[in-house]
Amino acid sequence: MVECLSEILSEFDLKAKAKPFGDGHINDTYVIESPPYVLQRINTEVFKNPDNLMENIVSVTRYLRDYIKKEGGDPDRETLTVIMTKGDKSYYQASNGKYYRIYKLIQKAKTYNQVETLDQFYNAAKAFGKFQNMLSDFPAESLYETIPDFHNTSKRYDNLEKAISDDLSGRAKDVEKEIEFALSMKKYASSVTDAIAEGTIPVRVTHNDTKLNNVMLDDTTGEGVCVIDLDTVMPGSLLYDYGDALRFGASSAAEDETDLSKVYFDMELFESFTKGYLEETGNILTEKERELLPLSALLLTLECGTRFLADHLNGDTYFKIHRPGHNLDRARNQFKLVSDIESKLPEMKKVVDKYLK
Ligand code: ADP
Ligand code: GN1
Ligand code: MG
Repeated sequence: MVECLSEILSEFDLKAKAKPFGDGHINDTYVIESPPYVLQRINTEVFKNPDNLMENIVSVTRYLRDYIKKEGGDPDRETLTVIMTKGDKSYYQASNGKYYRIYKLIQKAKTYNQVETLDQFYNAAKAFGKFQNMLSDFPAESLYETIPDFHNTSKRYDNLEKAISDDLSGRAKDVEKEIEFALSMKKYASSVTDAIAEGTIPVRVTHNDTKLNNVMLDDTTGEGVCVIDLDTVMPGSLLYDYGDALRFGASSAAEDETDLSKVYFDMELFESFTKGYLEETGNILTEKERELLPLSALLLTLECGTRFLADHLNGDTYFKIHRPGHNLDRARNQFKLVSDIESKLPEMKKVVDKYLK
């Protein structure tokens, strides 16, 4: 049940019921049946400035709307549509102090938590690549950084090291092996940020959270319809989008699978995604971006693993958990994937070279 539901809906001039929806780790999402809308409580522990966040989303979705219209597409389906309040605001702070927004529901399309076919992942890659292209002329400097240093892996390591020394939940002694593994991989942490600082990797407008369940695929054709979850659209590296999508989608198992013998980096899935993503973006890549494509999958998986481990040590305050130890399970799973990716880097390079023009 959504707190203050009738108050919130009345602010948007609506009357309806709302039921929980989706599998995100961050916001609370509900579906409203009539009209078909999605109601979300914005997680303000994670997004400290909802006003700036919504300004980003409104400007990006307006830009995408115009772009899609010009291309003859259907903007109501191919990008998110923010529903305004009666007072023409993009969100509402209810009397419980929490922040809510409403989007049109994208219909006849779904998100997936795990890839079911190679084609599906190819289609997801095309959608993320197209998203990158559509925003290539969007003025990056006009966007707020909704989470500063979001993909600065070295800073994520600083947070992990702080979590280890604070040991707020008293769990550090039980996860020595995981801590040791994370620290042994620190050598990779600054690979992309160093290249950005040197100027060999350009900063582009990127999505930064390209999980498979952040792209809606058409129920009939299976093709990508709409990239959603735009909270982290910010200036970043294209390698973050490519690497993070592989982290989640090219795994043979779910992100929280506890039987680690089932968790490996699937080279067929890797190839499908690489083909789709490079078909869309291959012509814009710099030399250094090309070189770092395989490593970016390792980097983003490592970064996510360190974040899960830090959250476990901090007492599970960031990611939603659904069972005790859930963040630790996720961290172990990501670290298993990191090891597997590391052993496959030479093979991955060959695949990337095959699809680079
Ligand atoms: P989180 O930040 O928690 O991941 P998301 O914005 O990704 O939140 O939403 C969670 C889930 O809700 C998505 O994976 C998707 O299944 C569903 N969802 C979100 N927005 C829409 C929409 N406009 N239309 C249809 N489904 C949506
Ligand atoms: C979160 O919001 P969601 O579930 O799409 C997180 C990502 C992580 C991901 C791990 C804003 O994504 O960075 O990679 O969980 N989003 C935020 O599953 O922190
Ligand atoms: Mg999401």
